[in-house]
Amino acid sequence: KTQEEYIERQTPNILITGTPGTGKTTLSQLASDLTGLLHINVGDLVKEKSLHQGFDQEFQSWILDDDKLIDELEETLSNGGNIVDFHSCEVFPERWFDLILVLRTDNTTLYDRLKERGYSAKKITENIDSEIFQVILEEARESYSAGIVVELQSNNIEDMQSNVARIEEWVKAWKARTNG
Ligand code: DAT
Repeated sequence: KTQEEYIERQTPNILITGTPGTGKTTLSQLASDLTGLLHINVGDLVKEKSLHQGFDQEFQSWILDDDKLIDELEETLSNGGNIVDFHSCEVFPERWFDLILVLRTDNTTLYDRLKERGYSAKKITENIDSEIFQVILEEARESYSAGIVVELQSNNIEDMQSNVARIEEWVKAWKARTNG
């Protein structure tokens, strides 16, 4: 792909990432409803289209097939206009995204959400540790240019509302800038 191909998209692509339970899917859906961008829940897609190499019993999660996932999404992402929702961000090509949002949640709040979801004690601990060590934020900063990576708090309804409003504003501004 040449550089022009991805600069030419007229609607941006946003990646919403973060530790499981930080609110990616909820925020993505709300933002999709408001902006008309397409919400792509990568976790669901991986299961539906078998973009994996089987189930890892130890980690209780699907083993992602990176190449299959990229092939599956390439055309849709090239066209622009997507909100991609996934708990990892280093698998995607850098050129796909105009904005990377990393959701953050306080430990106790995240614990309650994961417990509510029925996660095992082991899986809860892993995810809380990952959030404490800000693994996804570091991953985002290593994989994308610093200027497009934004950390957002996602602890309560007020955060959710301000995050949705912020995305809506950002999309409007991006379109105005890009399409004149
Ligand atoms: P993720 O997609 O990151 O795994 P989710 O969107 O499924 O997270 O949210 C997990 C649960 O937490 C769900 O019951 C909604 C709730 N939640 C998420 N973000 C929230 C927020 N900012 N305020 C209150 N509840 C929130």
